[in-house]
Amino acid sequence: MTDFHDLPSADGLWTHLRLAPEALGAGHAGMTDAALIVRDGQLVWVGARRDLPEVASGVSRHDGAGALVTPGLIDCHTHLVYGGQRANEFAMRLTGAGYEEIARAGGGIVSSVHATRAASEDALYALALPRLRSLLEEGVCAIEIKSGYGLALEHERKQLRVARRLGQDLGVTVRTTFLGAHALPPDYVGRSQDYIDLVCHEMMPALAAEGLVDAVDVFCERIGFSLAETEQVFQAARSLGLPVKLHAEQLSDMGGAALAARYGALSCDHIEHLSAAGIAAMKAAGSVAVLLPGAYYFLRDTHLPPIEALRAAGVPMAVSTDHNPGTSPALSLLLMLNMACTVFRLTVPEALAGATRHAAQALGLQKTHGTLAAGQAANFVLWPIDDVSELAYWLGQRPACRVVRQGRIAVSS
Ligand code: DI6
Ligand code: FE
Repeated sequence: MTDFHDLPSADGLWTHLRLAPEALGAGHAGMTDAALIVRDGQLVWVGARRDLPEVASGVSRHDGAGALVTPGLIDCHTHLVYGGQRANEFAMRLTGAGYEEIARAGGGIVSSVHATRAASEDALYALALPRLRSLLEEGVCAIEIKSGYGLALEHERKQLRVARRLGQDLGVTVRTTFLGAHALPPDYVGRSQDYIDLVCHEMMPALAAEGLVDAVDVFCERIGFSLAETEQVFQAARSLGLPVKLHAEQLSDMGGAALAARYGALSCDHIEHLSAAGIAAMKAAGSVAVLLPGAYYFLRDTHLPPIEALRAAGVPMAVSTDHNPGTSPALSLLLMLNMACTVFRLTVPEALAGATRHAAQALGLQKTHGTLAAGQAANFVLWPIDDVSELAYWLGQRPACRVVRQGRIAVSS
């Protein structure tokens, strides 16, 4: 494999580009005959070619060949690092077993915990590497990776260290999220307060001190943690200065989104059962609604998230894979765009904003990621397609693309 730092630099002037809708910001209609300038891995100018400032003659030239350009895609909710897989549960659900029922019988998240604990750090890295590569091949330039399949300090650490290593080795922005409160580990059954104390007072401070935690998440659910337990985790995060996000109202309305909003959450994710009060709270707090159509589809859910009400309220909507072994073994963000449109009825520009600008906001990265603008990192994708709708159109095939990631030409397919 070529080392990321040996890949060709994207520095210089890029011309013959068409900018996709939303590429320059909210409501932007797109632009024909555009150009951009990359210097030292950053975008320093983006606009119409006729407005191009004078460029020194020694500067490298890159021909975009008329490609449609989007910002680098961002997958803002994944559980990418884990051992094993759960195809057996998929088969069980097809013959009638429910997700919650399987979890209560000792399967579900806990079964991935056993497989993750049994794997070494290098083994977890080797398993996650091809997953991440397939996302990068279709233009992902930033990704969130959660812990939550270790549920003990050393094993959560292992997951988060793998996430950091992947980011460094592959030249991709990785935001790590500590999800110690994902499920009650088998050794704590009947002692959930003891486990929450461990999460808040031992695991979170230790991992944060090691620089492994960019944000904190909780699985607030009947089969996860209660509202009161979630709040304890949020308080611990606040005392360490860490932002929070929440797996909220996926299987039931627990009031999690309103709680998360009170803690200024970056995002509330899933939200199939989100109430009107939850929407208002999210709007007031500026939290992003992260839609996860892969999990909705894979669990054959029928309770749609309140898309129209979120849209009417002006809550920013992101779209992500939720890649995980139990409810969304999805490795294509473009396929999620398709599902966000067909199943959740987003428009194509909404779905694209959901995998770029709004996804950046869900990670607190909006100053450097998610749009094409001077000052942003040089993360963008050239798609040789006529219409932006093609990004959400193919099922099971990725359109060819050229990806500039962290200022390097990282993919040419
Ligand atoms: N994200 C999660 O954390 C849970 N569901 C989801 O969409 C559980 C994932 C799992 O079953 O492993
Ligand atoms: Fe998830």
